[in-house]
Amino acid sequence: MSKPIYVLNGPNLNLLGAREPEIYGRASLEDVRGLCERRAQAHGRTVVFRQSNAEGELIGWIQECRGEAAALIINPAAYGHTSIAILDALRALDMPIVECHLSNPAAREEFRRSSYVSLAATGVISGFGVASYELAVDAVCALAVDSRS
Ligand code: CA2
Repeated sequence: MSKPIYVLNGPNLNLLGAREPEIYGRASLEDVRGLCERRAQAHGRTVVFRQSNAEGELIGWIQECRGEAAALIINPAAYGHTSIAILDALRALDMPIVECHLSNPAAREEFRRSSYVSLAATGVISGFGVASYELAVDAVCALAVDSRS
């Protein structure tokens, strides 16, 4: 069995679909989970899909990727702009990492224009709404080269 792709989601993304639809759209995070699962399946892959509002829990899951994941997709939400601890955890991974955002933070407030996570990411996909996640799955599936026994 090939290793799964981990898809980790940061704080407040559990509210997706319930608030600010003009920025983040109307799909729920469960809808996004389904999109990722279907897209991964088309590549012969599986996903582990999780969300947390807690920085430490996200760091624990990033550490879990070592040995368990073929690649990581992370929407760090606001922690991307603030968390050196998440950056350090990502730097301990040796696998493709895609930073994924629903909106395009570069086109928003000044404080969203820097990302610690970008320093460790293989690439960044932003601004395509929930399609950002599907594109991220395509990207990591093109890059993930773990053994598929
Ligand atoms: O565009 C993205 O995906 C973001 O990561 C979303 C974060 C924001 O802090 C980043 O700058 C960009 C916010 C996630 C909060 O999501 C909500 C969804 C619905 C309602 C309220 C918050």
